[in-house]
Amino acid sequence: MLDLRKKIEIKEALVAVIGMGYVGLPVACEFAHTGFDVLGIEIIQDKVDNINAAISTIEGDEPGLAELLTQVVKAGQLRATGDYHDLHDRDVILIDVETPVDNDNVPRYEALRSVLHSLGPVLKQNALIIIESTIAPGTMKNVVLPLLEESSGRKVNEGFYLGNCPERVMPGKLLANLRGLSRVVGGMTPETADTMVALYRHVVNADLDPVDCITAELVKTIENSYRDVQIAFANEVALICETVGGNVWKVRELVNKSPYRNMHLPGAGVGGHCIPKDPWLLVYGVHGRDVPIQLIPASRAINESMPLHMVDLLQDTLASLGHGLTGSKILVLGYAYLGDSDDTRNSPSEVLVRHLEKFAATVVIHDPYVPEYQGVWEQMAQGCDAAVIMVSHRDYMKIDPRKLKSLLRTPVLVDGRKVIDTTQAKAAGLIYRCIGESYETQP
Ligand code: SAJ
Repeated sequence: MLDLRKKIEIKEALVAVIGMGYVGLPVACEFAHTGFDVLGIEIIQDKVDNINAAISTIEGDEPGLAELLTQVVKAGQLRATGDYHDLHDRDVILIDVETPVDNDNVPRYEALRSVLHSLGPVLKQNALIIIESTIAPGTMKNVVLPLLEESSGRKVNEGFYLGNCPERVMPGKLLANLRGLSRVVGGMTPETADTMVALYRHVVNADLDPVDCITAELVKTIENSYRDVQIAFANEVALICETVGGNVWKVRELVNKSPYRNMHLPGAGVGGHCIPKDPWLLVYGVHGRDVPIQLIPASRAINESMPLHMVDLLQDTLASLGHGLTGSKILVLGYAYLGDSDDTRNSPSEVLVRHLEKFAATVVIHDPYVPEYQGVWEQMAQGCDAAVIMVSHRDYMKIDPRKLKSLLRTPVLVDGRKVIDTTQAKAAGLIYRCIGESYETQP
């Protein structure tokens, strides 16, 4: 371990990153940029070719990434391949492959298992392997370690070293997050964790906290479960306010004036690649154990129900005008999962559209960031029986309620993110419903 530590400190350690996705590619670029020789491993040949041609394989706007990729590829610091044999001389191997959960909320580790199975036989003696993917607590001990020992024929801490350092990057801020967010650095031994800190110190300008592997697995899944529970609380409060005549947006503002309160934003649902998945990874970590897990699954259920609540608001509002969803034409504003993003993974809008179509409604989708849904929303609104705001894109904050009202066949607007001012919407003649606002109390 001492030799490896020294090579890492003087950047002579040869690095590999397996999985050139939205996490692996920026990680590879960043380590290459600091002076390491980095090999990117990717099974999709098109991606390998693009990376070697300095063409970014990441969609969406990632400030600085395309330029950095060009710089490190042209400098010969980063190259990509699909051939695992090229890993034979690598001292440090970071693994950034997907760890999704299936419809039964069980983690699918096929990609991770496949990588570990292929890596074992070619692994350099005393190499350091670091899992950066988000994994359920206990995965390092029960899945990664045994699989690597079997595929390499060596024992951990004798023939190789092992740790996990969960990624903390968000779409749209990949490089900034990589450099600026603290990391929990889990090692199978304290020495391994310290060596990992020496590695990440070259890239991360924030806290690097050495811990054991179970702690690293817990922190990552808990930080996102915490957010999911917080959002679910806000959503449940929104439902209460709708029913008892409150306005959740006002209530939230005043609650958060109380010390140590930070009530999150209620809304039309919780999408993305992290928040909907990581709570299930955390729960899976205690599967088979007699632990009464209630709050985390219940929070997931609340958040998953919000797009359906939007359907209910729409149906109720149309019904108050003598209309039904069936045969109506609905304009859905926003398909990405997050404001000002083009990322549609686990989008709440997808759930909403699916249910509207079940009612045989005609759905027109607009999203300024998602290529297949770009267009002129004013044209799309013409003749629609209602509009539904699902995402707080900044473009939607400029919508003139009077303009919208003039275009709709039936002047109904259901707002899932509090984008439009209630008073202005009403003054424009819109029949306006908003998550967390009761019908009666709207001025
Ligand atoms: N959402 C709400 N109410 C809120 C906050 C979010 O309904 O108060 C919804 C959003 O509309 C979206 C979903 O939840 O559909 C997720 O939003 P997010 O802001 O959590 O964004 P993500 O999914 O990109 O989460 C990532 C996470 N980062 C990592 O996993 C490394 C999360 O831990 C971060 O807190 C979050 O980014 C962030 O801070 O932006």
